[in-house]
Amino acid sequence: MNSPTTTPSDDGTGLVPTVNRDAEAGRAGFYERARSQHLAPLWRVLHGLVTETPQPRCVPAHWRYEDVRPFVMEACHQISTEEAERRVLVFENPGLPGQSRITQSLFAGFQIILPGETAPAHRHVASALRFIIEGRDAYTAVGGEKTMMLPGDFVITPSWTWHDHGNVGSEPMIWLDGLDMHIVNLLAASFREGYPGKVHPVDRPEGAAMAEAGTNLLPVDQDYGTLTSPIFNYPYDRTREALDRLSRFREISPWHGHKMRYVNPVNGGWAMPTIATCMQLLPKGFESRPYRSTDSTVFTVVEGHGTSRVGDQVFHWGPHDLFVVPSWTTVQHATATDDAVLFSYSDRAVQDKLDLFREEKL
Ligand code: 1HN
Repeated sequence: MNSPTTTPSDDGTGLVPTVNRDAEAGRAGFYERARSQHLAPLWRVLHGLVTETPQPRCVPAHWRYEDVRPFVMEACHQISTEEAERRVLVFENPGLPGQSRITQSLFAGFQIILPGETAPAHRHVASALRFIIEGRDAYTAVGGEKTMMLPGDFVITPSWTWHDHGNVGSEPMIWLDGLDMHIVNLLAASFREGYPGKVHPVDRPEGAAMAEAGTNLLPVDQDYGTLTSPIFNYPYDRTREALDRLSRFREISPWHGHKMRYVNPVNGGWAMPTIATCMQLLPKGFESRPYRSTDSTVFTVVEGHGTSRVGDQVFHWGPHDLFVVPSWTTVQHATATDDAVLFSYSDRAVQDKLDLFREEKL
């Protein structure tokens, strides 16, 4: 990981206030001798290690789809899916350049797959989500079951499951890839494997997962040895309908609008063990109250237009834009003339399990 940052109350040295700065020069020899034994004084770094408040190194950021899409299309002329393995343009947080991070803990990229192309089967310990941006008639196959994908669908590739993708239609498909490999790598727990063939055999009918787990019923004797939801495609038509029905009778949250979390029907937890995913409806003319939380969050716009104030920045967004709200940074959303729908993902699923999550509703 990177070197720790300092807190605003520090003078930049990271020294705690009780350390006598004049006396530090006299300790230089001691520090040098200690370093030869790979020992270091905590008092020189304490405040940077244990900060008073979150000090995210990621910054608020916004990508407009109209700016990004041409690059995604151009990537198709630059490289084939075959050569690239996955043709993905990575969203790099401006505060974390060259690290393939959209937040400190999470990855985001746009993947494009052209008609007739396939992306070869592989598996990895890192979990992935796909959120479909545009296109139709492309599929992903996960653990021997295919699912066709449509815009707004939220699709899960659980840890260590074989997966390949293909486009059998006549137009490109673009989706957002969200992965947790930075969390896996922090813990040095990564494995990856290519499948010996191009595609993994499909041995379950399409719709099997939805039949087994998608109707508030579960097979009575099924044991689930994983924290990942057995549903691997949460289709947008169902999500959108749920939000619409909810908005007709339920009191709106002043901070979130109508916000729903994707759940694992087996245990009621987040759909993925490491990445929390949500969809929210902001009705037209809505202005949210200020909110902050410790989970840095990636938003993508599914429908509508609006404005989000993130810290001291203001983002005007429209369909398929992406924006980031760093940890403990105040966010406020506003809509004007149309309803808006936002998909979001964050590391809250990890923070909840580790009792780290905090939020503030102002
Ligand atoms: C990956 O395996 C996929 O399977 C997409 O489609 C994006 C980004 C980093 C590492 C592995 C995929 C990825 C990825």
